[in-house]
Amino acid sequence: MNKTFLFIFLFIQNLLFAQFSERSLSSEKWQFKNSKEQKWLPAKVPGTVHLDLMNNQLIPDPYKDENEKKSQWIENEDWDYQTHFNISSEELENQNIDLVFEGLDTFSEIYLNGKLLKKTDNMFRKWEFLVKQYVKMGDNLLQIKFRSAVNVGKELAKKVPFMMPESPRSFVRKAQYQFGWDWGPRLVTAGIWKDVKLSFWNNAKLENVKFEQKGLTKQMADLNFHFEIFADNEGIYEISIDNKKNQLQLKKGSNNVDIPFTIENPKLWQPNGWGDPNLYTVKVSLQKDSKIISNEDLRIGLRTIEFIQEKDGKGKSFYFKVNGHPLYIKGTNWIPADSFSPRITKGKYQQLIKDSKEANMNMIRIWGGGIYEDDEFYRACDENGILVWQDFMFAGSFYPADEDFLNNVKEEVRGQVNRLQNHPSIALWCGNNEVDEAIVNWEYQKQFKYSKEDSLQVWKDYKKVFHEVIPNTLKENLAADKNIYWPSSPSIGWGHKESLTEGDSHYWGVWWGEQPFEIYNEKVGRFMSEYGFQGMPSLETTESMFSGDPDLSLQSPTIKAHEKHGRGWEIINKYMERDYPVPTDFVKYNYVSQLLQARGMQIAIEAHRRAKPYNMGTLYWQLNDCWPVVSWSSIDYLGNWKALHYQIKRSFEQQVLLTEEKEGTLNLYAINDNQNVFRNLTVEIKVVKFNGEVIGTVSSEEKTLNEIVKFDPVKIDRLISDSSKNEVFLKLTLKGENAKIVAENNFFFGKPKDLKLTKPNITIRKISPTEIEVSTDVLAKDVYLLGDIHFSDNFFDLLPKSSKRIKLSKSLEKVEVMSLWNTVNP
Ligand code: BMA
Repeated sequence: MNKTFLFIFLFIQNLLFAQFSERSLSSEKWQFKNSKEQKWLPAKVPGTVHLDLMNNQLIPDPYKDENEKKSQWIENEDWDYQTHFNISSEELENQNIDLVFEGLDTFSEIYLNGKLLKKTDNMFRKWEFLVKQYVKMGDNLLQIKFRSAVNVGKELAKKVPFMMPESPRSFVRKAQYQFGWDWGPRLVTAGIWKDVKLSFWNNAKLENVKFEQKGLTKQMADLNFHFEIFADNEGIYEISIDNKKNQLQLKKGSNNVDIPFTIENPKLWQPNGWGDPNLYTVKVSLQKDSKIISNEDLRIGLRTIEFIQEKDGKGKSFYFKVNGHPLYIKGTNWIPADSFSPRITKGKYQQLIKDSKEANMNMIRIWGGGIYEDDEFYRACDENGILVWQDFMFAGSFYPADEDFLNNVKEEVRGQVNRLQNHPSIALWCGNNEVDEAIVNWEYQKQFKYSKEDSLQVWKDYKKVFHEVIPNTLKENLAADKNIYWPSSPSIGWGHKESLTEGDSHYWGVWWGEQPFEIYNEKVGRFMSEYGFQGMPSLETTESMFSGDPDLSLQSPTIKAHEKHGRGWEIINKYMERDYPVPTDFVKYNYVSQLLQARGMQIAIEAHRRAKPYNMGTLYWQLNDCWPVVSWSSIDYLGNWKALHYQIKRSFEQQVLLTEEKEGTLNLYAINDNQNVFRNLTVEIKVVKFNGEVIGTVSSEEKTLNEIVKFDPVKIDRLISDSSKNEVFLKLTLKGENAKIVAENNFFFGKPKDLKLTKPNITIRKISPTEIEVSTDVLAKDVYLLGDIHFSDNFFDLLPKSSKRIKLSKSLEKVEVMSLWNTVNP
């Protein structure tokens, strides 16, 4: 071998052995079985036992028919998983081999070649072990034995001398929605729900990298990178940040290293609506003898977020300043996108976040009864300018606070915060969903006959977890500029008047309290983090509830089983009777239920936005579903936009013109969520009959709009007599300089059921295979285009003698159409 070859050979060999490498074990052949049985069956990793049973045709799909009931036995069983994997001699030459489980659901014992490595007890933690001493060249056997989480939970519950609500769910650190929710089936699953891998490393490895933004000006972003490094061998190493090298001495064991780094003329990360969510890729690596031994690519965004709570005349403010300016928050609540979360694809995450961006949102709250989401979720939020309100995974119950539980929570929080904190999208960390509210307002103590001591204990435990352990763990692990913590959402329950003057609030007087939608106009808090109303899913999703021919009727047991709220149907019906004609035909009922939901949310959102800046945020309940179901979602399980999502897009526009009818007058508000100013604004009001005849026009005075402006109230009897109120609508146009249209709106005096609609002649013309033009002669209220595809707009009002172009996601042979008129006419 000549010298050059020898050099190249040594160089490659060095690269091979010195470099850090990873190998996923998920793609190995996995098997599973009920621990009572002998026969192993093929399994998929990442996955869950329910999916494996389904793939082996041992249970029917629990999402279909009434099959959920048929899979309840699974939660009481123990399940074993195993795989064989090979280790090569080259792999064995590495100094260290780690076995890494990104997620195990939940109580398991891990055996490698027969040796017990660890017992696990938390679905939300990553489990990592040095296994070089236990692996051997050639074949290795990895086994994971899962115990029934329900049975383990029952044992844990015995530690507490009183009954906990929905026991044993809160004793197990496992996605709480698996135990059933008012929009989700009970599917308490088990399994290897995230990737399993081997990682090979030498000398040292980067365990964690985070950065603090110490200063941000137009000229400079001043950052400090913090590295946690584990070194097997002490010595001289190098850390590079984007090719800038720094030499350092590492001691054996754990090392903490800080390195300053600057970015000149930084381009900011902006939330959706304010500009581009600019991201920088920063490459960091650890080197030994000029060879990379561990590295990571960070995608970071430069922005500032301040969480402002200041006393004012009415209570206390609650808002976010982003990049120095108050940001009005518009968004929604997120639940896991599947009851079997391992099968949520990257594409599904991307699509749901894209749909949120398209509907003009700038924040999503990850609700605490689900899971800390997949990296892809946060990546999509970073890229689309969607801020994240991150709940920790505790919801609607009491939680224990014994030492084991607290240590477990501490490790969970540490792990999740270190995984997620570099995402620019994360705005706030919140302790829990409705745990404070459950303790204070839901009267479980009475129901379970607590003694005074028991009640005190519950509150003490609550304080321990959410006011001590979690915030302390955040302080230890979060970069200082990212430490924004809020203990519980909501901070005060909706029965208390303070819930409207401070903190965030969940307003459930509509739906749970059965108050009319109009109450939303009065119940406006500083930051509305939940409120909602149910609507049925699309027809496509409804049909998917059936394994055979769909029986589309409200009496169908299958359809009934896909409504998880005890009084759901009753409540929908009650509200429908108030505002809409109640159709008997299923398709029409489905359509009206969606209109009803959209109407309720429109009323709520408009009330919130009109109250700006008293109110600085509105997050409706809820964006998505985890299976095909009648629920509060705006997008159903198959990804179809319900009428609500189209309405959200309209209601969340950056500039809107909103109305408020009060004691014979009409108030008009213009709202702007950007930082520019609109001058010389006027509102033109046209009184239009349903056949298109304009019977009056008035114009407002001129105003300047910064964030919100109210025009002089308009006396309604100046516009129209009482008797013809249900035959006309107001066409409202907000015009700026050079008559430029800034926003538009239509106002109807009556409820939809009272409108004296006449039959519209709706015609559809094909422009291209994926574009149509919809036209009408007289007003077509709530035009509904039917088809299992996505329409760029739907459930919209088509004004008399007008037309609208609509894009289709796929070409359709024929587009069927109906409007509100059809609900009272055959
Ligand atoms: C909210 C949520 C969920 C629930 C929803 C609708 O308060 O936190 O617990 O699904 O109400 O009832």
